[in-house]
Order: sequence, then structure tokens, then C-alpha cells
Amino acid sequence: MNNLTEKQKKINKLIEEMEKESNKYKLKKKHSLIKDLVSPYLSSDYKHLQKNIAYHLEYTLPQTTRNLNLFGTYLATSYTVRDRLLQLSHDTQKYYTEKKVKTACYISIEYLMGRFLQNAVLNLNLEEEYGEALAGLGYGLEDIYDQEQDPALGNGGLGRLAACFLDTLATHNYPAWGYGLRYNYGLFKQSVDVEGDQVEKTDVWLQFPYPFMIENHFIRIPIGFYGSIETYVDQKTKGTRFKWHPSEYVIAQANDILIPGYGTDNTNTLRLWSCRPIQELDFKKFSLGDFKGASEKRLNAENITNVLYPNDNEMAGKELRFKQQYFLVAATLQDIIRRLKEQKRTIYELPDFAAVQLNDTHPTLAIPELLRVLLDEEMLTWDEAWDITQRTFSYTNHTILPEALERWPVKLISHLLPRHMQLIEAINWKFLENFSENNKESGKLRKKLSLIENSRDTLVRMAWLAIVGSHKVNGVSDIHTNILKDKVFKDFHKIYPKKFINVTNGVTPRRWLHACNPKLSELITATLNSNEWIYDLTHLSKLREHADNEEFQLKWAAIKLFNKKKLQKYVKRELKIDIGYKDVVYDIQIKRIHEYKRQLMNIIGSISYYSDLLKMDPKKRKEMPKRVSFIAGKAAPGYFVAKKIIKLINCVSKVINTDPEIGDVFKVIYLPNYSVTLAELLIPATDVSEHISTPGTEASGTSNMKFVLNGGLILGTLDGANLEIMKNSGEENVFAFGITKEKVDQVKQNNIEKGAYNLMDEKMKNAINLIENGTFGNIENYQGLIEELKGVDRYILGHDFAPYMEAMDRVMQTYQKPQKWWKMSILGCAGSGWLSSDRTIKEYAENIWEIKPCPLPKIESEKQLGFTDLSSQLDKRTENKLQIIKKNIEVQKENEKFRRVYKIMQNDDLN
Ligand code: NBG
Repeated sequence: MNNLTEKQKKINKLIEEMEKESNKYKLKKKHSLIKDLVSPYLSSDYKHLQKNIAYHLEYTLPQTTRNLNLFGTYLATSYTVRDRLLQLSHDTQKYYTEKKVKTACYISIEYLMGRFLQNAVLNLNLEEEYGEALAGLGYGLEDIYDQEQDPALGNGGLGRLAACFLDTLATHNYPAWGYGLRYNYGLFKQSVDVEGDQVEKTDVWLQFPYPFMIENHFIRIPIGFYGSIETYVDQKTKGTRFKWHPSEYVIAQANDILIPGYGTDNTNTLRLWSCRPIQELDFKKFSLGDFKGASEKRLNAENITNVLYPNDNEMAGKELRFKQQYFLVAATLQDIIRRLKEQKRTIYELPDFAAVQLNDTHPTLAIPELLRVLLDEEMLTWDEAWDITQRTFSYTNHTILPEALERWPVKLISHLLPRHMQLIEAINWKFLENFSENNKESGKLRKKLSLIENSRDTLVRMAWLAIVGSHKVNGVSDIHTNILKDKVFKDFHKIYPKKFINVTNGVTPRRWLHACNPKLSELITATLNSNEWIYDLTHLSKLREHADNEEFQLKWAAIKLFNKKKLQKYVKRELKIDIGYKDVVYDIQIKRIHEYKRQLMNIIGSISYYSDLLKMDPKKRKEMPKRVSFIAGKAAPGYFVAKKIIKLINCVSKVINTDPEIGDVFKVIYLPNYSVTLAELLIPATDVSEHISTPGTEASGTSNMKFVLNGGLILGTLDGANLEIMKNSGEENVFAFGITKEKVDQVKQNNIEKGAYNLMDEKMKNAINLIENGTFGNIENYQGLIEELKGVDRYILGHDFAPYMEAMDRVMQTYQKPQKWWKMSILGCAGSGWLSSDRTIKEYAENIWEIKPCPLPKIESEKQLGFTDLSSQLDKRTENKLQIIKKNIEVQKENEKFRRVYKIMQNDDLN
């Protein structure tokens, strides 16, 4: 050592100095420096917004200012919104952690969010600033909003409800997380071919960047499948313990969407899991030339979150769907437990840390999964583990349709999740034993209550498991909850009378009035002299005083007309159909196509009306009040009957709309590719909307609520939330018809005994004749539909047809009396305060979750904080660039090329 040469010593010294030199830049206080650099808050005056937009255009996308276009500007604008949300979200999470609040965790296999940008800009209260910023760049805010595609990660009401809940939770400062799946392909895109048939195309929604979803690389969770169970003796307790050894693993990757609340800084998170392989490529196979085999594991893993199953109110009994369900709950529970432990809290505190809501039965596997974690990993006793499980979970039922009540084969579960099947059996055994102990006459009932059904296949009844493993079970409207208590879950209700409660659905007034109907929102705010209604919808009741006021009615009607004109333009552009908008009743039925929702009754009604019009004296016909009947909604690709209904609608539409005798007296229009965004256009433009399900089948319905909120009147049956709308908005303000649910069974029985056709109304028979004689194309297309109607008619269309037509007649008569009509419309809206999801969530929070709002302290002013922001660090050159951008805009506006390419790509099935 001592023999180092002088030269070596010199080298060592030099190295030492170099090391010192490089350490010079490692600042001790790096955390506070970073905080200083990015904090406190991004300024949001229009100049700063412009600079931020320019920054993202240049550095995030990246685009040069010379090829600036609408879509790029939309993306850059979205990134600036995301920046602001990120700051608020960081503050929110930090604050919740500090306060050790209890959090609601909503697990749902679907979220139908709709467009994000407009909602976020409105909720952040930055519409004026963004409007000005973008106008300066030569773009209108609406055009920018229009660039966004809907992320269609849901089928219908269940997923849209989850989205409304997230908006409310953030707006009312509730600590909450949404958990779901980030599917690569959303709900299929629908078009209609020349034959009138539905055509499905893959929704490749991730082919373009989606700025609002942030891949969180720090949250990656391993999830196991298959494998075996090890049994061993616990040295401490000498009891038997089990351990699951999965034979396959995949990774759950978190993707976060930040959810802003309206008029608050609280910003919650929707965490969507996507599946990644544990191993990207099997190098051994690759080296041996087996290229396909080398990627097999990756493809299998990615498959798990590839597609959203397109079934609404129907169980998709596929193994892959089951894997999706487990993947979702296993990742979610690990994430929740990780956050609990980060707070240095023990597993016993779980029920005080998180209230986990199971949105329908799809996430029910969370129950055996938590039990497994508590027993096998946390080493709790059964009683402790079961107590924690029950206190953590609650379950919402959204349907009573037998085809939607999930039952999974024991064989499948045992193969995929052997330990979970063992636990389900244990839960069942303990539950039934406990029941028999307390009930002498338990023999027959045991079979009915068993979580495992012994039919042709041995099946696990997921709803039964959800009930037993939760502390609260709720239905989604009064009538629906009563059916659950009295019929579907009758025996469980007897055992646990207090477990069952009702929480009627609601919708967010931010999206479904304030954003989608800005003119009406302005009028309401001006009339009430306050915008408080936006977060406390009960204020709408004050509109009652104005219901008779002629001037107010006039304004109200003018807004409806304005919205109808907007829809009319859309129909002309997209379908090349010209409809007059003056004095035409816009009658709309928009929802998934399902037999129980009875779109078939609607279209047969149109056929019958058409036939009446044809028989009329031409002079009289011309004087008839005018109506356009709109229908929109997708059918599950495998639902044959629903697809035939779409075909019939389209064929009828073609005949009626091209019949010169009919002219513009009556039209039937099917709007393809129904989406949240299309609903936002349709609902404000509606005069009357149809909610005509067979009584007792529609759990609640939520679109009915949106129509009433926007001054649309309801033509509806005594079903779901229609009944509560009647109660709150006044029976006289709803066009109700038909029998109560109690009478349905009798009618069905009569149909079976006497044959539905023999009991059918004459007008309906006549309409069916027209279908049968080929007026609307080959009868073979509709054979199945007609046979069902004539034979059993399960959804009792024949019985309800006459009252339905009579109610439609009342609608048309009333529309001729504008004063009465607008009064009904205003009173409907005035009575809809309780329809807000804010009310719904308050009930969940108080009666089920036991969580409390935790508002972030308000930031007083940006000046006070002495903000430094990213954009102010951009140098003077930015100003010059903005000038160039502005100059380029005019050229760009003419250049529609990009827009067209984008459109083509949007419609292209890349698969
Ligand atoms: C649907 C019901 C609707 C209800 C929504 C939301 C399912 C399984 N159910 O009536 O059909 O409004 O849930 O609760 O999608």
C-alpha cells in the first residue's frame, strides 16, 4: 500500500477532487427545492394558460407551432388541466392522510365517464379563462371540447351511475376512491348498415393519447391465479393454516384519472387497473425460434384487461370475465391495505379506514379475497377475519332480472382460485350451520339459502355471497328495494331485516344540467339569483313560483327550442334527415336495447300511428300535431332479439320517413352509436321521454331523472324511479300509464293460459299484420319477435299497448296547450331537487359508509402564496411564439386535412 508511486497518488487525489466536484450539486434540501420549483400553484389567468398550452404543444406532444391544429390544441389544453388537477390531487391526498379520514372505496367493473375536459374546466371554474386563452389562439372552447372521444368503459346505467357518484364525492369533499379496469377496448362503436342491422366495431380508444389518465409506475401489484393449497400447522396456535401457491402471476398496473369537484379544491382519484405480464418475453423460447410461444404469456396477461364485455343486465359467463373480476378486486384490496399500512395502522383498523362498496355482484370475489388475506397472510382467527370482512363491505344490487344474477360454476372457481373456493364453502357452511341453530324448521330453507346451488352445474350464487359478506345491502329505488325484500332476497331479509336498505339513485346536476344545458343553467341562476342549486339541487323548488309566469315560460320554451335546433343540425349533418324544429314534439327513448325496456312497444306504436295517419283525410292529416320519435341505444352483440328490434326500428323508419303522404307530420329516427356525449345533446332537446319498462323490471333508471331536470316530460310506466319522480314532481306532471307491478303476474298468467294474441288490442294486431305482410321487409327477419308477442308475450306489450297509445295521445294534446305544457315542464324540474346524486351519496355516506366530508382549507389568494409557476419560467421567446401561432391559425383553419384523417381513423377498425 505504501508503495504507491507518486503518479498513482496524484491520480487518486485528482479522482477525489472530481468526486467532490460532482457532489457539489447534490443539494441537501432537494425536497424543499423541488417543492419551491413547482409550487405553490399554477396560475390560471388566461395569459398563463396560453403559455402552458404553448409549452405542452412544444414539449409534451411535441408539435411545432407551424403544424398546430385543433386536435393538438385540445391535447395541449388537456395537459394544462391535468397539471392543475395534479397539484390539487397531491394536496388532497396529503390532507386526507394527515386527517386520518375514513375513505369510501367504490369498486365497479364499469365507469361510463363521458368527456372529461369540459367537466373539469367547469368544475375548476375556469371556463372564462380557458375561453379567453383559446380565443386568443384562434379556437373556440366548444370546438376544443368536441375533439375529445368518450372513454366508453361501461355499458349503461350502472357505469354511468358510478361516474355520477365520483363527481358528487369530489364536489362534496368526501374522501373517496373509485376502482375499476382500464380496458384497451371500450364498448363497441355502433353503426347501422343499409339493411338496418347493427354493425359493431372495436373501440380503439387508446390509439390517441388520453391526457387525463396518468400511468402510475410506482403502483404495480402482482396478482396470482391457479395453483395449489398448502396445509400446515401453525406453531403458535397449533391450529391448521392454509397457504395458496398460485402457479401463474400477472401484474396490475395503476392508471389514475383525477376527479375534480365542483367549486372545491378536493380532487379524488379513479384508479383503473391494466394487466401486464410478469415476463415480457420468454427469451429461451425466442432463442429457439419459437417467436409465437415467446410472447404467449404477455398476450395472455394483456388479454385480461383487453375488452369490456358488452353485456348490460346480462351475465357474461366467460372464464376471462371471471378473471377480470378477480384481477380487479385483488389489486384493489392490496392497494387499500398498502395505504392503511403506510399510515402505520393495523389490519384490525381496516373497517375504520375504508368502506368498500361492491357495485353489483361483479366485485363479490373481494369477500373471499379479503378473508384469505386476513387468515393466510395476516394470521387472524376466523372470527376476527369474518368480522372485519363484514364490516368493510357493502353491496348494491342493480337488477332483479334472472339472466343478470351472476352464478359461477364451482368447477371454474376451484380451478382458477382454489383457495377462494375453499373459503366460499367455509363461509357457506358456517352461515348455514348458524342459521339452522337458530331455526328449527330449516330443512327446505337451507337449500334456498345455500350460497351454492345444485342445479345441472354446481354454481356459486354471487348475490348470496355478497349479502352474507356485507353489513348493508341496498336497492336503487323504492320499488326495487321492496322487490328485493319481498321476493328476490326474501329469505335473507327475514334473517337480516336491518341489512336491507334503499338508496334511490341520482344524477350529477353538474354534467346533466349545468354543463349540457348552459342556457337553462343561466336562466335558473338568474331567476334564483344564485348558483347554489348547482351543489344543492333542492334550491330548484323555488322555480315553482315562476311556473305560471308567462314571461318565464317563454324563456323556458325558447331554450328548449334552441336545444332542439342544435339536435336538428346534428341529425342533418350525420343522418341527412331534415326535421323542422318548430312545433314538433321531440319524443325520445334512449337506453340499451332490451326486451324488458320495451322499445318494441314503442316501434309498434309508431307503426300503428303511421297506419292511422295513412287512413286519415289528407287535409286533416296535415293539421295533425307533428312529432319525431327518436330511438337510440346499443344491443349486446350476442343478444339476437335486441338486434332484431334495432333492425325493425330502422326498417320502419325508412318506410315512414320516405312516405310522401306523411311528409313532416311524423318521423322515426334511429340515432346510431349512443354515448354519454350524444345523451348530452339529446336530453336538453327532449319534450317527452319514454321510460316504458314492464312494471317491476327496471331497477331504477337514471336517464328519466336527467330528462326531468332538463324540463322534459316523462311518458312512463309505474316502474323504477318513475314512481318517485311522480311523487316529487307531482303525478299531474308525468304522463303515466299502465298497471302496477302487483298485477303483472296475473296478466302473464292470462297470456299463458289464453294465448297473448287472443287478448291483444286490435290496433296492435293491425300493426303486427303490417309487419307480417312485409311492409317493413321480409317477415323472416322478425319471425322470432312476432312469435313471442303472439304466444307468451313475457313483457306484456299486448296488455299495455292501448294505455300506452292513449298516454301518447294525451302528450300530443297537452303539447297543443303551451301554457299547460311549460308549466308541467317547469314544475317537473322544480320537483327534481332530490334527483341529485348529491342526495344519494349523502345517504350512502351516512347510512352505509359512515364517512364525513373533509374539505381542503381554501387557498386564500395566489398572490399571498407568491406563486412561481412553470410558465413564468419560460423566457421571452414564448411571447414571440404566441404571435407566430396566431398567424398560423388562419392557414390552419382552412386546412381540414388533419381533421379528416382523424375522423377516418376514429371510424376505422384497426383490428
Ligand atoms: C342498471 C338498471 C337500471 C339502474 C342502473 C343503476 C344494471 C345491471 N342495472 O335500472 O337496469 O338505473 O343499473 O342503478 O346495469
